[in-house]
This record gives sequence, C-alpha cells and structure tokens, in this order.
Amino acid sequence: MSRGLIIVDVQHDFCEGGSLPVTGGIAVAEGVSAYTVAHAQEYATIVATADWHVDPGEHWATDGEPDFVTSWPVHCEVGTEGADFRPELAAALEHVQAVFRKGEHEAAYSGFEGSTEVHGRRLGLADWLRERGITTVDVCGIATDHCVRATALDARREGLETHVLLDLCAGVAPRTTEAALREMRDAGVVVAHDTPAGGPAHP
Ligand code: VGL
Repeated sequence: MSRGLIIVDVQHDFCEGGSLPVTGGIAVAEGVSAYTVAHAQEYATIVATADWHVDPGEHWATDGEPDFVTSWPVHCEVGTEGADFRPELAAALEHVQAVFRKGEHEAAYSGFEGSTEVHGRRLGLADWLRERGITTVDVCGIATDHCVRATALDARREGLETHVLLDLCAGVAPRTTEAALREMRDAGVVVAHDTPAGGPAHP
C-alpha cells in the first residue's frame, strides 16, 4: 500500500480575514502543518491543491448576491494575496511535491480537476498519483462541504482507498457539512478523526 496526502485549498481567502472565510481555517492551516511535519515519512507523496481563478464565470457572484452554495464572493483571484497559501501552511509546504491548481475559467471544486506542470507537461492529480503507485489517499483542508468533499469523492471514483482527516478540515456550514459527510461515507470514504497514517481509522 502506497499512501498519499492531499492538502486541499488552505488559502487566504478561505480563512479568517479572507473574502470567503471558513471558521477554523487558520487552525486547519496550523494543524495540517503540524500533522505533515510529524507524518511526512509515512507518505509516498504529499500534494496540495489551490483554487485558482481568473474568470470563473457564475462561480463568482460579481453582479448579485452569492448563494454560498453555487455562487460565491470573489475569491482566490490569481495574482492576489487571497489566492496564496496561508503562512501557517509553510511547514507543510516544505513537504509538498506538487501543487494542483484548478478553476481558472470555471468553478472547480475537486483537486482532480486541477493540474500541475512537470517538465513542461501538464499533469492531472489522478495521473500524478497513478505514476507513483498510490493506492490510498488521506484528504484534509478546506472546505469539508465543498472542495474536500469533491476531492474525496473523485478519489473514490479513481478507485483509491480514501480517508478524510476530519480534525484537519473546516466546513462552510453545519448543514452542508453533515450532508457531505453522509455522502462521502455512502461512497466508501472513511471519515476519520486525525488518523495517523497507517494507524487505526476511527470512522
Ligand atoms: C471552495 C467554495 C467556493 C472550497 C471553493 O475550496 O471548498 N468553496 N470555492
């Protein structure tokens, strides 16, 4: 079994002080860094994803009120601080081998919609994991009910054993977070509290 860690969208705009703040975002950044430093040796690969918008169309409610389900305040605009990773994530980023950016011109919730550049070649997350023989992924980050959810569901669709490290996630709203947890569990995702890699899962 070869394990990968996927750190989802721990960016300024999704944390306190950002344009689409998720309560607990900064704590997630700190927790993910501590976890990654402590467990890096247990992962064959560690990657991060980033929401990376230029003009994502109706995903940004530029002329109307966002509904916070499918339309959102302007966030993670390329070239702004809001799109940067939180500074508290720095220790984790030391171990991150690739960043998969998504959503330049459309909504993109799943990290599997993202790509990275390797030697001048665009590579998606599924190919990156496949090329490294990854069979199991742990997913953490922001937001539990949106990008973590979509990334974990896609990981299952790719046939990967998938764990969500719930203590290292933050959700936008309790109702959608509960629904996302149910949906993920139904899809076979193991929702675990701060599970050390290789250790017992506590669903
Ligand atoms: C996200 C809302 C809008 C996320 C991205 O990263 O979970 N949420 N865009």
